Amino acid sequence: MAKFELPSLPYAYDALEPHIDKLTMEIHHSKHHQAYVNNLNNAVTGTDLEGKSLEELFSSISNLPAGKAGVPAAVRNNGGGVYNHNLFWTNMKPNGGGLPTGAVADAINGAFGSFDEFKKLFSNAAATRFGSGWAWLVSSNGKLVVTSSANQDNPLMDVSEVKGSPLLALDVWEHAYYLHYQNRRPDYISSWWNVVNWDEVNARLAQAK
Ligand code: MN3
Repeated sequence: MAKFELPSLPYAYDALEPHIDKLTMEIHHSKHHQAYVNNLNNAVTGTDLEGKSLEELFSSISNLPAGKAGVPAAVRNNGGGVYNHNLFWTNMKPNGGGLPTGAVADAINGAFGSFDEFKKLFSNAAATRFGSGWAWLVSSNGKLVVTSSANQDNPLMDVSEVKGSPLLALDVWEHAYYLHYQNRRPDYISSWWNVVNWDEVNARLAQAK
């Protein structure tokens, strides 16, 4: 019984060019994200976890009932994959980027001193995350924090080093950039700033716990 679904992208596959190319977006959304959705549905179906929200699953991810063999690991990897990509797509928009506005601008200046300093910290977190993972801007106990995670872990998981409400996420798995940037992850990161959707980051900050 399928519960989790692949959301439609809020823009066309080629809308983020030249920063993120059409083929990368198409494969990333229609193959990678779809696979996380399918694998998560398969993992929870017929277990006690069926019907739980992603947030409920993440809050006890270190202690899920074993149920079928391999289920806890499959839920952590694929549940994270579903949530993180849902966030990632809405964190971007065509003609985005520039300086943040509103409450996010104030919060970034307050936490990091300046937008440039925040950008440096976040870019560094993304560039130095070894292997596959994500860089994050998180609202943690009312404070903005930059962090990164391995694989598909995220700050809503009880295993996370920094826990809180995710505001902005950057996918640094090779599947997110390799077709266009090959090994040049730093080039992908610096280009990605041109598609950041600060309106969405503001909306998430307004709802952050
Ligand atoms: Mn990805």
